[in-house]
Amino acid sequence: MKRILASFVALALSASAAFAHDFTLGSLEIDHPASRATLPGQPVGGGFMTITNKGTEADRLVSITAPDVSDDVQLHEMAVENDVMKMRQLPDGIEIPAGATVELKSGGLHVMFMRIKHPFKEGEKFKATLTFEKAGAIDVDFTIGAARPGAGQGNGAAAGHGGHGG
Ligand SMILES: [Cu+2]
Repeated sequence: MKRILASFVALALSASAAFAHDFTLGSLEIDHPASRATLPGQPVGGGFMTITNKGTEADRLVSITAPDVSDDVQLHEMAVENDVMKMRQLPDGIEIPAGATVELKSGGLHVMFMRIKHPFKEGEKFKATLTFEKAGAIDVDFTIGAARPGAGQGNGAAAGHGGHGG
């Protein structure tokens, strides 16, 4: 009976984790790390998530590693400069102010997996480790959603993403 109960609890826990897909590290809550399926020949993949800091001290996402998919994972920002959408690397990482929610999404702050080792396929997932300046490191899963709508049709944002993969 004990054993049946234990496996039922484990099942219930894993089901709710799969549904919510969020991760907690100290006072940080990391919600739904996700990427998108890549197009043939696309050398980079984007990473998106929402990070909420429920603490009273600012923290900072300083690095991400994901050796299964990339040996060079960068933190980027997209911003409009002189009417041109540009992407730049954030060598100091991304600040998560106390009490704030920071959204990493396409067209804004995002993760970029450079020179990916294999194409990202919709419905698959991969592991990554996020490192924060104060809270430390946490392992998360990135789920891979559908390819970016309109990608590969030469719009500025998509071209910018593909273009700097080197
Ligand atoms: Cu980027």
